[in-house]
Amino acid sequence: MSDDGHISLTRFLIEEQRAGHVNADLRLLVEVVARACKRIAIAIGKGALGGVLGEAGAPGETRLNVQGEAQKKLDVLSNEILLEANAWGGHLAGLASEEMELPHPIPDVYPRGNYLLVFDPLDGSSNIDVNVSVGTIFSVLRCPDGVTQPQAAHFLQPGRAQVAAGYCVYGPSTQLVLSVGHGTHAFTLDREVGSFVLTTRGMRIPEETAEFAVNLSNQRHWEAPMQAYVADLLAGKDGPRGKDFNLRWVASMVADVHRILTRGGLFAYPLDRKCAAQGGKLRLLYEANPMALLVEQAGGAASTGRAPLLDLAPQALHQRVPVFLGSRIEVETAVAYHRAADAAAALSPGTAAG
Ligand code: AHM
Ligand code: MG
Repeated sequence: MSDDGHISLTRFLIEEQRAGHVNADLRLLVEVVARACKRIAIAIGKGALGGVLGEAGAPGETRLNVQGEAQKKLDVLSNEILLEANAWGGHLAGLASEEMELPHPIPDVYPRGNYLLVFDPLDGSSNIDVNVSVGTIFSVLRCPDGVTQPQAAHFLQPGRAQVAAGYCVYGPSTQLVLSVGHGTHAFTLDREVGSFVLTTRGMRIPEETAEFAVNLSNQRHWEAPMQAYVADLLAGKDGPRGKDFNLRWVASMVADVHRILTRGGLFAYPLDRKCAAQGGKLRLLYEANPMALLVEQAGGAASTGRAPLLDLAPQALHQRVPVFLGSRIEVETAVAYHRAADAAAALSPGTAAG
């Protein structure tokens, strides 16, 4: 505790180091990411007064990122803040961002460390201009031994290999949620002091829930088992589930997952016909894996609908996947619908699951 009874992120990390959960480099890495998130929070907090809203690029021009999505000014700014903050500390071998096609090398003038940092600099950016919560998501991997110039292939590690993951949600308050593999913990930014303060040690997701988060407007594009699963949720007390479910969808994954870590729920961005060719909507390395680690560390579950997310072997830096995560029993229920449909389709090959 500090004199005012608060445990700062710095103190928390020093205690994690003493407990053998992080080394000095990983501690520095998390501190640097947290500092960058504070700068992003300040830029977001200025809103229209900071001149940071709207599309990137010249007026009338739409700038697309590697994903083919229109970039916002804050997407670009947040990416630059994270790159700049992490270039010189000597803790990283390389970085990869949702906003950049290829991994970003550490400039030759700086020493290189043993970690790889992967991030979505501004998740939910369609919500920026309407003053709804957005966030930064990050994941930390070990750089393979002997590699000093990491290439895309070196980042393709399963989610279980993450040594840390977290997000910062820029909402009514700014919160950093972090796991270094020993629970999931939440810190709230004290804006006056400028430091993150531990506000929830050991977040726990209730196993059962009556709340789900999904973009229901995609319903007609989903696979058959997802349609059946959500139809049963919507049937409420009158259906096979025998209870009413509530629907919440912010359209910022960070905000939806933060609600689920706080009070439970199921988050799903399933396969649909619109995103089937890419494998899903959300990115495995930048979004699904870090959130899956945080959720599992809080007692929840995370799946593609068919297999545990954290076990997937990534094939590409910007790979996309279907995502189901949150309260354990609800995730298992959604998975059961998919497995049953797959088993039925295997017995009568003419019947497709989609
Ligand atoms: P982004 O990283 O480009 O902002 O996209 C990811 C976001 C997630 O935060 C959110 O869950 C999802 O896309 C919302 O999708 P939709 O617009 O289909 O509701
Ligand atoms: Mg995102």
